[in-house]
Amino acid sequence: MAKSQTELRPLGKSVGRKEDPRFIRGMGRYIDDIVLPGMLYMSLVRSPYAHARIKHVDPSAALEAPGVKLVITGEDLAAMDLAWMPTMAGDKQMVLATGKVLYQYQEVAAVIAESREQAEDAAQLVDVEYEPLPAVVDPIQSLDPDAPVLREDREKKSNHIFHWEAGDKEATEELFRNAPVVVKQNVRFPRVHPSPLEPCGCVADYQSSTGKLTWYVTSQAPHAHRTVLSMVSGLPEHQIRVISPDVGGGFGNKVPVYPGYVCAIVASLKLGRPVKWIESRTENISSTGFARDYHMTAEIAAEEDGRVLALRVKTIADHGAFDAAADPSKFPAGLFSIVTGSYDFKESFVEVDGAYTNKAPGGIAYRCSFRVTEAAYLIERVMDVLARRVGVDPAELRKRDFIRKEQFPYQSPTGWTYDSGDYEKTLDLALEKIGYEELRKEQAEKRARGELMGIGISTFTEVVGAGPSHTFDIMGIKMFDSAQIRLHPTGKVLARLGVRHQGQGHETTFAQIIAEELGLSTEDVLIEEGDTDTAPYGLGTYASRSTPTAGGAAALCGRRIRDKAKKIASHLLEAGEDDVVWDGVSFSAKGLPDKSVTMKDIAFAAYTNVPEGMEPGLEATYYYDPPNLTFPHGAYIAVVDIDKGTGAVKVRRFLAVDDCGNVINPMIVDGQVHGGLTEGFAIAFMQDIPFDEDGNCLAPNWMDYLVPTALDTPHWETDRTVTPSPHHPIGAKGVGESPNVGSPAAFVNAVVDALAPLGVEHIDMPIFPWKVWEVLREHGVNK
Ligand code: MCN
Ligand code: CUM
Repeated sequence: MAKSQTELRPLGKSVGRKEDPRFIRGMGRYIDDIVLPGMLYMSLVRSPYAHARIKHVDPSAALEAPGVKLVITGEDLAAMDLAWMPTMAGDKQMVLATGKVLYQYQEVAAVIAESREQAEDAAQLVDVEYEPLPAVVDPIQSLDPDAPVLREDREKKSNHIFHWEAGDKEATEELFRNAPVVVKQNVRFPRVHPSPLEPCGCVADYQSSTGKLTWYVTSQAPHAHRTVLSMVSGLPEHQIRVISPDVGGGFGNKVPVYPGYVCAIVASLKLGRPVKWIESRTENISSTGFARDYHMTAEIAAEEDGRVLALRVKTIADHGAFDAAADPSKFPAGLFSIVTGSYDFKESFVEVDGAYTNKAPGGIAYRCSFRVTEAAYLIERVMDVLARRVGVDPAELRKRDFIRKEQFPYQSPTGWTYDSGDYEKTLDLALEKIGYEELRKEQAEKRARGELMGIGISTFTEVVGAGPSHTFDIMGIKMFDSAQIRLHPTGKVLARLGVRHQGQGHETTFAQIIAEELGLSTEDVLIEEGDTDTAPYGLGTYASRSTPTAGGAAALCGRRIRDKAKKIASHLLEAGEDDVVWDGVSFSAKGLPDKSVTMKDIAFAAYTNVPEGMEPGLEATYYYDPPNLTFPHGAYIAVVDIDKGTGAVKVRRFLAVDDCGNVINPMIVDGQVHGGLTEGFAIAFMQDIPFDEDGNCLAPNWMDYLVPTALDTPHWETDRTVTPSPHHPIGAKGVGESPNVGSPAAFVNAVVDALAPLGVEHIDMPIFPWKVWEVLREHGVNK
């Protein structure tokens, strides 16, 4: 192919990110960059207590303060029937507290003033009298029948939210009864928070003259937010325009609807002026969508050689005060039942019980793929426990138990149909590339000298691309996604998608997909996302669903355009449609390759010279309802050295071999992997949000809740295998969350491997140096 033609086949190439020039130069347009004429500012009054009755709320002093236009209390919202709002999980949540507060930093009142400073100063003047109640912070204690009932609004008089299970209980029990080997491990995945650089915020702009509300918001799912807003407020959906401008990091934190959003909208409706609300860092960490907090127990039944038979998992999930986990409706524990992972278990039984506690709500965030993070961490950790028990090398054990490539499509015991994979190939590449045998030799030598070196493996399976509408919906709305492509007469393209990126590079990768389908250059294709007035309906970007859903829509929409283009080509080439061939860049008449027309020629003709009877123009919309999810996988290996004096763990090497099917843009996939590994590293070694017994949040800022700097972060090595998805239009699987899903287990397995000579079998995250130091002391290493 000539060079110019190579450029017109951009799929699979590391095309530079089109969005970077504006991001790198500080020219992104984020929510706080939006300034409208007459705009007011809102600040929220929050509860200092985790659990308390509200005796009274007196806004009078705040109303007297300079610049203050309005104070909204829970009682004001109750009068409008807005004191509570539905959550995506089918629960309800207080917008502003009435009666009692259920977590520290809960929203109690909103103060709106001419400036942000005035609003914040006046918020201090709202007089709230509380009567403190005992707090329940531990989800296991919360499920005790004697625990105080937190949610007095519910009929059910307990803190139990839901029981959910998957798999065959009887068949699993049977295999456990007769199994030669059973291992059991308690594993906690701590409460963490994605802590995006840009916190949440919005500008609500209600125009009474037109009755239209324009709501600028840091949203990963603008259409879903518009529909929810319409259902809650009663405003007609076409009179609401949701615009999600550049999003400064989402990571699942920008999927839920937060009380501050509703208050800003109510304030704009009441005052007829735009109202801006931007969270502080502390507000973001303490009150918005956290992640994980799963207390899990796993048991594996196996043969003596480590061949697995059955997996049994029991989990207590801490959801905080309201169940606002943004899972698909039918999945209260997300996709956690993928917990059998990459291994061919005959049977499995998985249970999850949700509990209310006096903490902020959430649970679905931080590159979690709807709880696959918890599942992958658990199974990868426990496979190592099994390996140690049966005395088999953890790489070898995994190979014995892998689902083999001939078994795909693979039916898992908890009901998933894995689309494709080649686990052994991926692990082999990783072992070879890291020099596994050499490393084990080095480790043996070091162990003989009393040094602590560890090697940790994680061979995870992901499940992304929610999803097929027969199973996946949020609040009843089916989870397909969409693309719309418009070719202008000069052959330039405007394409809009129903998803909304937050830094993942869609402006480049979706342009690549469409350019590839149309034989154009990526430069010719402009991607727009995030405006509900213009983009086709779609459920947004999270759970690594954009490529599996909207990516499929983009490719099929391009093919729809090409179908029409072919008809125009036949007219221009004066050849029968059956004699017109597409070579990826242009159409020509069969046997006459010199006579050809490009998509640019056809675009012009679509507006100037269509065949008689054909509708002019060249545009199409495609709603893609995927037949299945996609199942990316990976083999990650961490090598660590532990300093016996300080307990500090040094990650000497980390190799991630990912398989996300066909790759659209290798550089962008590497970037996604680097970012997710950095987050997985932070979770393994430095992040946790603890609470004291009164429910005080002990890490609501970046002094106590740590985010890794470039100095902390290890060097990442990456590689890839390619097992295309058989059902996706371009064979791609999602990848955005894989590194966070797969890496924590590799880090922890490496640390446990280093400490194994001391008899250590498990250590819960986060692995702070002091924790390791204490383990060393307990085992007599440090006195
Ligand atoms: N890609 C590709 N080839 C593939 C798969 C993906 O080139 N085979 C590209 C995609 O086209 C896209 C990117 O990689 O540009 C990620 O694609 P995908 O895996 O489909 O994930 P999404 O676009 O749906 O992104 C969501 C995912 C999630 S859920 C979280 S959380 C997360 C993540 O992306 N949040 C992020 N990565 C993030 N990256 C940034 N910079 N900021 C966030 O907030
Ligand atoms: Cu679960 S974090 Mo991402 O799905 O936005």
